[in-house]
Amino acid sequence: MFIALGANEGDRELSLLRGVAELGKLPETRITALSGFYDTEPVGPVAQGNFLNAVARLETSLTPNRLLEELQRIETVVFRRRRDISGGPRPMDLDILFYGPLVLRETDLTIPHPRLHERRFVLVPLAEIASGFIHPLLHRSVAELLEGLGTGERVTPI
Ligand code: PH2
Ligand code: MG
Ligand code: MG
Repeated sequence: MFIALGANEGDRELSLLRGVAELGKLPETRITALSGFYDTEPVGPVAQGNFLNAVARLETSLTPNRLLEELQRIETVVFRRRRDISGGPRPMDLDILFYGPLVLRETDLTIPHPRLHERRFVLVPLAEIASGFIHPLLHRSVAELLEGLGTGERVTPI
């Protein structure tokens, strides 16, 4: 399965490295691939600083809901993230992108991530490690989704 990492507060590069280390410490979980780090223009209605984004591939036997709990614990306890401005600046954001071919629609968890196919800051790092992965609802590969996007926010490898 694939996790998106994003940070736009504090030392962003250190935060991403620390986020990766925390993912590696999860029980029943191994990191099997990691994209490069990308400096990305913020997307969405909130004016804020550039993000640093990356994508990791994990092998885990944690269920999606258990994994979500762990990701939220890392965001709030390890990175002391406050949950104030929705879509606003954050020291660490960890989002589940895909969980194999699983499709899940719950109030607090939607898999695949509902906006991943619109976001260059997700698709560019994802294409680096999973260009052939097929989106289970859109039935197109990550590379095809990225091609279909055309231009968008600036995404620059660091
Ligand atoms: N995350 C958001 C909103 N906007 N923009 C970029 N470039 N990268 C992000 O990770 C990001 C964003 C909310 O999660
Ligand atoms: Mg997010
Ligand atoms: Mg999130």
